[in-house]
Amino acid sequence: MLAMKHKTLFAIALPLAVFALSLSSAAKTQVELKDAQGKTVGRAIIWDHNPGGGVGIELNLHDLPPGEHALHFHQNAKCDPPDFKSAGPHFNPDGKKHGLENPEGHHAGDMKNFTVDADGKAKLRTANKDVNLGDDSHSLFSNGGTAIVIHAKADDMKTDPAGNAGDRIACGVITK
Ligand SMILES: [Cu+2]
Ligand SMILES: [Zn+2]
Repeated sequence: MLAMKHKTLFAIALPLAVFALSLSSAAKTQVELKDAQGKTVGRAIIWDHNPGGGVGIELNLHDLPPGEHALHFHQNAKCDPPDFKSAGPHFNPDGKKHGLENPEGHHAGDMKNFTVDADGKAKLRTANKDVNLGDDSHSLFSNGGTAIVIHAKADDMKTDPAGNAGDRIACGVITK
């Protein structure tokens, strides 16, 4: 009798656990960022903001040059060192111009600058209301995925196509 009870419980609990697991993996993704030398410089955790759309991003970075840096989503799920050109231009499903302060903007992949401290570290939470982790054209998983890219300099928030942000110094592939 006891054995049968356990069996029944297991039969209910297992599908529930699998369902919960698939839910959490669909709503959240973890990305490893590497520098031009292929060395890991930290990670980003990206999750769907529901309801209301957009994503939240938690960055935990190290071994980067101190100062202000641009942060974007680029359109290809490719990060070939050392220049990361393979990541392509900014993720831009609406065909707009670059820059959060550009009247003809902005790319969905455009985001605020962030600061690396004197020890080369940055730990922050930021957000992007123009992308998601779903199935539509604004999904970071669309067309096989995208990339998160850090630049050598700050983004001026208005110069098309990339905000005069300089070299791409770290990159992480975003795929399902
Ligand atoms: Cu960029
Ligand atoms: Zn842009």
